[in-house]
Amino acid sequence: KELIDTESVVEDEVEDRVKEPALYNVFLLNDDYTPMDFVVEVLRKFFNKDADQATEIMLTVHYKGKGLCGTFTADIAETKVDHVVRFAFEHQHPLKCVLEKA
Ligand code: NFA
Repeated sequence: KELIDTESVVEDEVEDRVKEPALYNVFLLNDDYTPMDFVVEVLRKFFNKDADQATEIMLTVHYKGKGLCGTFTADIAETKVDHVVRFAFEHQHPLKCVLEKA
């Protein structure tokens, strides 16, 4: 008969209840073609940035290669990336958006 390690089971249940969910950073990546205005629009539309914040992040991406748009749980981070990539594709811009475990 199979033995059950009840202590581990209880630890797993406690962990499931109290552990913070893993977080993911979502970044935009630079390219030579996407218009600056479009990147600002993306930051305002999908990451709720105001005009100044959006411009600052866009310029960070433009000059440094990547910029942090926000930090989210897995499901939300994946959905943001998906929406941004689709929106860019629909407008025929090569803008890239990626996530990275925080
Ligand atoms: N590098 C792009 C340009 O000069 C602007 C850009 C910024 C693209 C941020 C992607 C991300 N038009």
